[in-house]
Amino acid sequence: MEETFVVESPDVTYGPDFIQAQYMYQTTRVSRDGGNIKVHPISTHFTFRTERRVPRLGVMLVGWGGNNGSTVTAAVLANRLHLSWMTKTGKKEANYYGSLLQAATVSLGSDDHGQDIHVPFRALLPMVSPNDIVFDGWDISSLNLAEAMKRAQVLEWALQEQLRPHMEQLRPRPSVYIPKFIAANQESRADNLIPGSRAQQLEQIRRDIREFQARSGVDKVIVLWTANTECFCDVVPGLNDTAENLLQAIERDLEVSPSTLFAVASILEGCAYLNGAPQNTFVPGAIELAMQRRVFIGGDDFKSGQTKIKSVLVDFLISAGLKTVSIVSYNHLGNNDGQNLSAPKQFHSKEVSKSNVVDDMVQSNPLLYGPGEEPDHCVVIKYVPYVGDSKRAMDEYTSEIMLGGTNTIVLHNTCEDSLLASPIILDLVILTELCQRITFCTDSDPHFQNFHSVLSILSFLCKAPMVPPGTPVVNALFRQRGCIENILRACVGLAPQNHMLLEHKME
Ligand code: NAI
Ligand code: DG6
Repeated sequence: MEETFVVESPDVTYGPDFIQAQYMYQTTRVSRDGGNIKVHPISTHFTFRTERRVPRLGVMLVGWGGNNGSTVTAAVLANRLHLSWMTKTGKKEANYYGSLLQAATVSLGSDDHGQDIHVPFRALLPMVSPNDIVFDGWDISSLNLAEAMKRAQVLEWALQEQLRPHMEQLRPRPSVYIPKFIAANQESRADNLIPGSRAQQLEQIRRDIREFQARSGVDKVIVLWTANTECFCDVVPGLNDTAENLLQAIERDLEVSPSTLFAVASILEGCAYLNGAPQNTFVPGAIELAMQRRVFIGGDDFKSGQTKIKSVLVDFLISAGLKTVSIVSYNHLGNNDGQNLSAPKQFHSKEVSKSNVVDDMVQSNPLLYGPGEEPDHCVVIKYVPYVGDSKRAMDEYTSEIMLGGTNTIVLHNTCEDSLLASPIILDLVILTELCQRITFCTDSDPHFQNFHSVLSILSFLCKAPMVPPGTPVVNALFRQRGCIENILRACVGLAPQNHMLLEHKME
């Protein structure tokens, strides 16, 4: 039985419907006056309100029959059914390792003996349990989920055998296929398609969402793209630069990428839409539409392995005062994602998303980097069928150290890509759903509001985090984690985690 906690404070009330917390947000505003920097501490009083009722959540995956789609569905079933299976190294049991919310903890503070008391991240606020998520989705490939799981070659056979009866009843809905957006090598998979014009396809996706919700009885639906990486689309004035133009473009059957079509359909249905791939699904018109309809959007591109390490390691190097001058990230993999990325345009989308992840760290240290100066950064991806989903990633980081020395760090990483991405999919949808139940107000603006439609709290989970226009992008992993932790702590009236431990530094 998992321990629960209550915050005993006059600032926190636990009502039947809401947890309400009074919270003083402390920050600073900085101004420059000639050669002087002036720093003004600012305190803003917030009231956070979190709806306590946890809804039944339905998640619709675009690319449901892919490696991630079949693996995340299998993972939830394996956990729900408490499955275990034998491997050559012994018995394994279903778990959610790799999920921030399910498998990581936060410290609530220390007890009378000075011991930190940790609780699971998921215990901070009422959240959907992954075991209760109902999956549905679309794929251009018609294989049922049991066959898709077999094709993916991710899970041990002994586990697949137990899952098969549960997975073979699950069939992806037909989807939108526009050949130019994904690699030509994907064509043979495309046997499960929605016919018609863009407008008719949009309507079909909207009908699918409504039909799924009605049939499954879920309270809300979140849609997540885990389909193939598309090439970037052109942002064209008059076509997709405003919400109105984008809707018109669909109506007139002009060029709109499948992923943008799914985003528009979800937004029009009032469903949050998350992008797990790197392409620019969120053209300005899609962002405007989400803002107009007050629907959450988030992305881009799951931050699973190599990039996660990069956003820790480079943050460490630069924040320790070492000047990172060269980053070379090579990887090879043999799954269908790797095959799709072997085409230059699709590789380019991934290259951009994997390359921009150290910008904030470089810009934070003008002692090391002059204006416009940045490390060399090279990203290579190769398709090697034999290794399947077991991606190999090799990284070389070179930094200048004192008095002309250099420090070169080389990493080699091997792991199943989809087993890293699946828990991230769960965190993305569960965190998004939670954010839909959080509102807040300030003294100067007493109307309760939601977070901005562009849900930047998801940055920890994304390689190229989307943020509201004009706001800073944070890539450093532990700053991103701190953002989630401290916002959830604020919702129960707890101060941000500051690691000062002053109580242990006194005589
Ligand atoms: P996958 O190739 O196994 O699965 C993609 C699925 O999407 C396939 O079943 C394909 O038939 C389907 N598909 C393609 N176009 C579609 C469309 N228009 N509508 C519906 N379905 C469509 O790839 P995997 O490994 O599952 O990865 C999925 C996505 O996640 C890729 O874009 C990948 O780059 C991205 N990603 C994966 C990470 C990982 O660690 N596995 C990490 C970061 C991003
Ligand atoms: C090859 O890089 C395939 C990609 O889809 C990656 O596996 C995926 O984007 C994960 O990348 P990273 O950098 O987070 O490990």
